[in-house]
Amino acid sequence: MRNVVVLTGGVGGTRLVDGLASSCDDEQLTVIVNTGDDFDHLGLRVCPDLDTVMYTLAGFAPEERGWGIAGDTFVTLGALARLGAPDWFQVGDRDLATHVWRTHRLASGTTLTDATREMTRRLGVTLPILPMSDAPAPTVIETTEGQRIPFQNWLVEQRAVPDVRRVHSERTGPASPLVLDALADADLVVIGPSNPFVSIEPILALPNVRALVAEKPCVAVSPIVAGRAVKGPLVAMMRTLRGVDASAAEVARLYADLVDIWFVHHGDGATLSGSIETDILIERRRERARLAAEVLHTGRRLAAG
Ligand code: FO1
Repeated sequence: MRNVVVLTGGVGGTRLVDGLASSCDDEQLTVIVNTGDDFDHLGLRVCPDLDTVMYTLAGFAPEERGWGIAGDTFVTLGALARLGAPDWFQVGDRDLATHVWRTHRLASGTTLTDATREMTRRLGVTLPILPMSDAPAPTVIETTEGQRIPFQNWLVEQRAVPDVRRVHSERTGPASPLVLDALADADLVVIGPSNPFVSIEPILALPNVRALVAEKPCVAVSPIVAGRAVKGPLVAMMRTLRGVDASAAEVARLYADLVDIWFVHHGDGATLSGSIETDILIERRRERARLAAEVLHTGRRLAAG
């Protein structure tokens, strides 16, 4: 097996990416990242999932919280708030530099793919971190009350309280050429333990992506453990969007055409035939490499046919 491609959103999936990055031996790992969460904030282009992957692989991310930069300060945020600026989105002082520089590079005509490569290299990360698309494809949450709320406002400002009737992607642009190349060359696709509706589906919904993944050996790690989400608002979304209680088996139905083998937590495999039960709780850094090694071991056998 030469090429491993992982699809991820923010914190949950990135923990697996972190493990894979340290466990891939001879394989080339490529990370494809959801950009549906990206938004313009105070005039700056913010790409939370890309930054979560970048900071984690650079060793900057706080282990438990997962996003932002460990030990960051919030002096600028406080000063902005004094001026009357919104402070619901906690941008740290060092994190701010990323958004300023990215916005500048994009305004100079650089693609998001190239801007991400430039920044990751400067931070010492050599493996390819690919935004799913160079064209903005913002996720909008439609609530059961009929409101349409941009994703970060719904998740962070409104604390994911309004019930979700529909997840909508505005302007689903083409996947980036590097994303399509990576998938075409993949010997194994790994779907990380990210929210299927707002992290993985935006990637799969891009033209040709789902069809390319369907051709490949594919393993996935469940974002649900014992009926609870590893991170974020997935349990409520399973109820309002699918009308079911969250379980690994119900999430697996969403990718029935794609995934060959599921990794689920101990006790979650009974209703999901062919799944592998293991410890999929990988908040701590030392736990990530262990799960990643198990995923790769299974993936190598799958890829070998
Ligand atoms: N998540 C929060 O819950 N509150 C925040 O204030 C917040 C700020 C933030 C700043 C930069 C960044 O890269 C991520 C940030 N996140 C914050 C996380 C992020 O918005 C979400 O976890 C992801 O979009 C979901 O994948």
